[in-house]
Amino acid sequence: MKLYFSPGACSLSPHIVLRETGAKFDLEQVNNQEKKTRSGVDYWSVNGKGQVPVLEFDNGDRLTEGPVIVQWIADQNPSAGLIPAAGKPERYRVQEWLNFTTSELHKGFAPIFRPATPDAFKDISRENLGKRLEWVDKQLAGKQYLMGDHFSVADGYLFTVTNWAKPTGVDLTDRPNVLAWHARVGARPAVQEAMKAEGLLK
Ligand SMILES: N[C@@H](CCC(=O)N[C@@H](CS)C(=O)NCC(=O)O)C(=O)O
Repeated sequence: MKLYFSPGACSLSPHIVLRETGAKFDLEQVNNQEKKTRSGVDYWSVNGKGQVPVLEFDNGDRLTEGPVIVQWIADQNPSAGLIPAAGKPERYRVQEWLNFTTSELHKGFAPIFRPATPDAFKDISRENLGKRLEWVDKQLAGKQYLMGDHFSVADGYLFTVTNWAKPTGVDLTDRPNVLAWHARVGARPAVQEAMKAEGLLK
């Protein structure tokens, strides 16, 4: 398997999950501006959407869309306990978090990173994200992880996305539960390894 990633981008989420499962995989870095992989391949030929993450299987098939990739990885490695089995009520809670993270948070941060986005739009995005994260903060009260005591793929994705709060100026100082949870997830050995491999930590 090969994961196409860009340092610190949303591809960190499946990267964390791969390391949490102990799966064997290769990494291929993508320059998202030039749409070239480090080995010189035109990235449009890998993913016609031009986005990371992509998980490439040994038979050449490719899977895109981070929230789907993490479920696939977790389902192949049930003993890692990163996702409840399909059909169990808790599975849909994890999917509820993945969907919330992708639609309400991930895509809310994206325009703030783009230099061409007007400042007024960036401010509205920060305000919207602030409200969503206030709600997340309430959900995390008294919990170790989003699903309670156990880390799940939803934590890896939300961690990845909330890493963007600092560089985009989204204020988390009044979100103590989010900050404590973020530190807890960030201290996990697999998360540290993934961040080191992407050059985000020394
Ligand atoms: N719906 C996709 C979105 C992926 C996405 O937004 N990737 C960003 C990095 S976080 C990207 O590659 N952006 C480059 C571009 O759109 O040109 C998913 O959830 O996997």
